[in-house]
Amino acid sequence: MKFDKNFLFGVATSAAQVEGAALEDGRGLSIWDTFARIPGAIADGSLPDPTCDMYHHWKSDIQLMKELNIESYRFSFSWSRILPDGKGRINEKGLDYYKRMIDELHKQGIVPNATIYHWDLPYELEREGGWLNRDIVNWYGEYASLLFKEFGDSVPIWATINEPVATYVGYAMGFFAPGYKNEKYGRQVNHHILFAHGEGVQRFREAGLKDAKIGIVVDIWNHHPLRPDNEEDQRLAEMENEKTYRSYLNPIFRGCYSDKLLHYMEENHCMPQMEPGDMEKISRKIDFFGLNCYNRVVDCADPDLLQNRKREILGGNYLDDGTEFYPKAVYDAAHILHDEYKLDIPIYVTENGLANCKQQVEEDGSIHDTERIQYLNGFLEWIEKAINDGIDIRGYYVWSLLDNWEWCGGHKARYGLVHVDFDTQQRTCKDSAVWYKNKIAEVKKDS
Ligand code: IFM
Repeated sequence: MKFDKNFLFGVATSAAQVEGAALEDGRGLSIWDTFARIPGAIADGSLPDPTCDMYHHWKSDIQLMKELNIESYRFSFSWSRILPDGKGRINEKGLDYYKRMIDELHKQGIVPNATIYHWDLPYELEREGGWLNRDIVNWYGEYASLLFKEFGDSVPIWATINEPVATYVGYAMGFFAPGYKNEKYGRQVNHHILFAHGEGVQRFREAGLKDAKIGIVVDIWNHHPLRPDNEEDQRLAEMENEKTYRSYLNPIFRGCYSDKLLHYMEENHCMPQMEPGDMEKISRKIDFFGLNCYNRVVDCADPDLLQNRKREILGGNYLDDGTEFYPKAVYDAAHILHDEYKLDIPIYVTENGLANCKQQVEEDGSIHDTERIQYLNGFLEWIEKAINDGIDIRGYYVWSLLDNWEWCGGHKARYGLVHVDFDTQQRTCKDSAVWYKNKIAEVKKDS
């Protein structure tokens, strides 16, 4: 079986990573604008402004998508561009920006796929405790309702949250905004962001949209034991899975945290405060699942072995940057959702991409990112296999359209199909952009 004719091929970005214009037209600051100013927080000391300045280049960037045969564009709204204080006062100019962009997407026949929250919490809300404050569920709900009222059915695909784990990282591990290192905070914000997701789903249903669907985007980095027969490695990998993606999938699809995670949180004094009824809201039925997938993770209880013999033991393929090339990760993730969680809703692969491969602009203007092509093609082959197994996957989005601002990686990690010169804002298609364009044309011709 081939990709269905309705299968959507897209590209993904997020507001904080591409828009720039952080202080323009009434926008309020986000936690990433302030976090990026902390010395040492960002690998190259860059700020999320101007990055690719899409706030001013949106029209030509959409034109570029059209030229590349892109069928759907996944973007996120900047909460603080729309509500500069995170709540209350509405910034009409912010709403206008997204209206113009969505209209243009429709004009070009590109399907909008919008994420309500992709990590850029308004700074004013962080000053009130941010994701630690249970009131955030209502702040988020009001913001989501405003978006549904303003944009409604003009956006057929809505996601409540992108990768809730990023909020955990920001409060428990310190290298994402707002920069706390506290496991108890991390577990609490995890609970609140899941609860906000449930609130978003409820608000969406109340908005009564006819032609739109709502889901959530979670990244699955499945952990494998380095030595499959070693019990310690197995236990480690299993526990890591419980603490990461399963800590979202279990509440969303089963309405509970797993016993293993509850035990861990109890033992480590980081049990979040929850209230009766939270899980009912978190597990409200969604219309689709957004799967972000980049790789697997391999765990070993013996750190020396992991450090020195991982490659040899795995015997797999490796990319130039030293990470493993394991495109089957997406097939495994689709099977986890289908076999274990018994998903009866469609899956969209909402992100997949590669940062650190050849980026050099040659004298003739070409950029031969052969490794990116190999990587993307490998994942698409495994997606096709999962579809052949009967798993309902409806779309695939490359992360990312443009080289952009990779959070604490700054501008060092370039994920784009299209190279961006951050000084001149010049866009140059890499070989992978041309490959993707041709791939889409070829698939659509045959379907
Ligand atoms: O850039 C990020 C994106 O914001 C969320 N998913 C992973 C990408 C690459 O790290």
